Amino acid sequence: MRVLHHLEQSRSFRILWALEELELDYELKFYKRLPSFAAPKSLKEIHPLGKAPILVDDDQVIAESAVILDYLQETYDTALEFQPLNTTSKQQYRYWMHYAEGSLMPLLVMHLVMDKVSAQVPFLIKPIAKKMTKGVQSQFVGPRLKDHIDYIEGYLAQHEYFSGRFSFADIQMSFPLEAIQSRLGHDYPAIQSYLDRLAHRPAFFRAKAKEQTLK
Ligand SMILES: N[C@@H](CCC(=O)N[C@@H](CS)C(=O)NCC(=O)O)C(=O)O
Repeated sequence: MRVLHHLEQSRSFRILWALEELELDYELKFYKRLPSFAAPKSLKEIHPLGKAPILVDDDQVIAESAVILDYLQETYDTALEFQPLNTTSKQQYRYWMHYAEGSLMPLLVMHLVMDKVSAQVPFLIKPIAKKMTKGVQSQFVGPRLKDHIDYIEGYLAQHEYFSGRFSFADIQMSFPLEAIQSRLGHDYPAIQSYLDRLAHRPAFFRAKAKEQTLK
């Protein structure tokens, strides 16, 4: 029995999409976010950290998107459709798989948290909080994030996919890139046409449609 524990508006869309690419049978267990945007406590009954995604496959409980994607690919991609085939693309695959959560997501999360802080503090200290978060955004997060986005834009201007042909590294990278395009709203044509390319995949479309039915 395969169950994807899926939190709304979250990284677990990656796994939903991968399961559709592999055309596997699975059950979806849907979790709504709390008003604070945190995951509900019930997710901790599945894995002690209670973060999505979590995949349960028979007696295995697997957390971390990249680990789940590697597991699915190694276990079920028997036709070798979604994995890199040569040494160069294997190296690129590993790099982008780790880069997404190790380097890019922390900056994006920091950016989001900074945006939310001043909205959530008591009224009297709002001006101070605003000044502080603005300073952190402009001095620290903003310039670093821009370096990363320029770097990815440059890479995608020269590569159709992150590791040669389409692979699960693209599924891993699509989540932060969608967040960049929708939240930061800058004009990054290579990132945008890459995301459009991904959105044309039938499995992506099926996963989005399935997610819609859960709301
Ligand atoms: N590096 C982990 C991150 C997991 C994670 O932080 N997931 C978020 C959803 S996007 C979550 O569960 N947030 C709820 C919370 O922190 O309460 C992965 O890639 O799976």
